[in-house]
Amino acid sequence: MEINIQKRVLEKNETEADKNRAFFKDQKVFVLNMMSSPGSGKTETLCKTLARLMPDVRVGVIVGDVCTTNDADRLEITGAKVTQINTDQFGGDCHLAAHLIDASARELGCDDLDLLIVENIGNLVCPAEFDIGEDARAVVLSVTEGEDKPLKYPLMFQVADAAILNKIDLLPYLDFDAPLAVENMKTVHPGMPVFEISAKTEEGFEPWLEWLKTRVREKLG
Ligand SMILES: Nc1nc2c(ncn2[C@@H]2O[C@H](COP(=O)(O)OP(=O)(O)OP(=O)(O)O)[C@@H](O)[C@H]2O)c(=O)[nH]1
Ligand SMILES: [Mg+2]
Repeated sequence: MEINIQKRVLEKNETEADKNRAFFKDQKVFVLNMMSSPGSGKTETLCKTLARLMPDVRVGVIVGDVCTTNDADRLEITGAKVTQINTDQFGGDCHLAAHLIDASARELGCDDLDLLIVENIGNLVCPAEFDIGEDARAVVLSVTEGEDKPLKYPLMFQVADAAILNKIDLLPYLDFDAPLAVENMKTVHPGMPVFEISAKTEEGFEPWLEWLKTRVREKLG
């Protein structure tokens, strides 16, 4: 019974995601879904990414959290158009479903954007199961989380088109084995690009930005 309900929820979401895909295609906007466990540095990475991409690339952000507008407040400082979804109004969902993205994208307005970034709710499990009609997915893992996370939560890394290993500025103070973490990511998703960065110092940002800009160019021409 539980399995059937879960299947129906995911099937309904897939239909909504297909509608979003058509809308984003019509609006000529590239959509990136950014996912990670809480606190890996999605917002910090995005703040620095936006500051480097804009105004050449016109960027908007939909950010999801259970409560607060803290992340929207941080992201707005970059000058990007930002809208915050709080899921506590809908039972505190741990992921952003496709119909929520539809409503927020229309509210934000996409016709003046090249790139729409969705910062998903901090969770290494559920967001991986919910297609939102995006063009690409990026997962962030930080060096304080443990090298084994890709092996424990493989779906998130399997559905991602790229991974970011963040907070490398902290490596001198930790026992974290960065090459092993990268190897684990590539074990669950062979060939996936992994960008080792510090959102704090912006070390390693160029290859990540180049990957993103190339993906946007490929869609928008
Ligand atoms: N030292 C260091 N700290 C970082 C780095 N990136 C993020 N942080 C810090 O880590 C904490 C969490 O960062 P956020 O960007 O809020 O993480 P998040 O993934 O957006 O978190 P949620 O939205 O709550 O899931 C903050 O205190 C950041 O300042 C980094 O590269 N190095
Ligand atoms: Mg955040």
